[in-house]
Amino acid sequence: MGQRGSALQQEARVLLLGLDSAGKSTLLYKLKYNESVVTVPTIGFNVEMLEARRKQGKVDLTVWDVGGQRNMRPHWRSFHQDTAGLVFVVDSSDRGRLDEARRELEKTLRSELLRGRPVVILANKQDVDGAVTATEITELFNLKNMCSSRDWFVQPCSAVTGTGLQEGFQRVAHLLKYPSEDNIMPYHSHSISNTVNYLRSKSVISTGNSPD
Ligand SMILES: Nc1nc2c(ncn2[C@@H]2O[C@H](COP(=O)(O)OP(=O)(O)OP(=O)(O)O)[C@@H](O)[C@H]2O)c(=O)[nH]1
Ligand SMILES: [Mg+2]
Repeated sequence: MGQRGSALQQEARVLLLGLDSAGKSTLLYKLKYNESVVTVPTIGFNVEMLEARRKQGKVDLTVWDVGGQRNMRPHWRSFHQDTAGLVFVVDSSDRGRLDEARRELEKTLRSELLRGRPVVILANKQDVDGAVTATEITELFNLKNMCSSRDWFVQPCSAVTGTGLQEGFQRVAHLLKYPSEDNIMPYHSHSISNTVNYLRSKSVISTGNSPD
């Protein structure tokens, strides 16, 4: 491992996925700025750095929040490469779309590029009366079976109140297979611009959505 890899501060890419309106962007900005922002559906992606603690030191998570609308989902796979951990957000208040969420998660986990990567399922919108619990999601999604070849955890949370968000990202940071080189991806300084250029070439994003 190079100098960066052996330094106390590690870096890893985390992919934030889930159906449209699950609350991905809301929770990312709540975590990053502790602010409740009014979001619009994400066309393309947002990317933010978050710091998380680990036993061995700190880790900088580059979190990619990709739009979850139906026409965005075929592009999710463009973000799989170099992903060290997946966070999949579920709208626990929308029982009618749980099966759709389960199917998308299952499809995502079939990706060879995500093989063995840990997944944290955020059971979001727990502030809403009647929201399904983490235990219900575990059973309805049959997660023991779906995630049998990886580490996984279901974290109840609310992007509105902030409850459970830190815990969810701490959990994914903890599950990254640090310090094994096979499982924690070294951060390449060009990887954000590479992804942006790739998506531009596919006309997924406009130049205005570039983080650089
Ligand atoms: N009550 C409640 N509402 C939430 C919560 N999280 C998000 N919302 C609301 O859900 C709606 C969608 O939130 P977004 O963060 O834009 O959803 P998204 O997953 O980024 O959606 P896409 O960008 O389309 O993929 C917004 O009106 C949010 O205010 C939550 O924990 N509780
Ligand atoms: Mg969004």
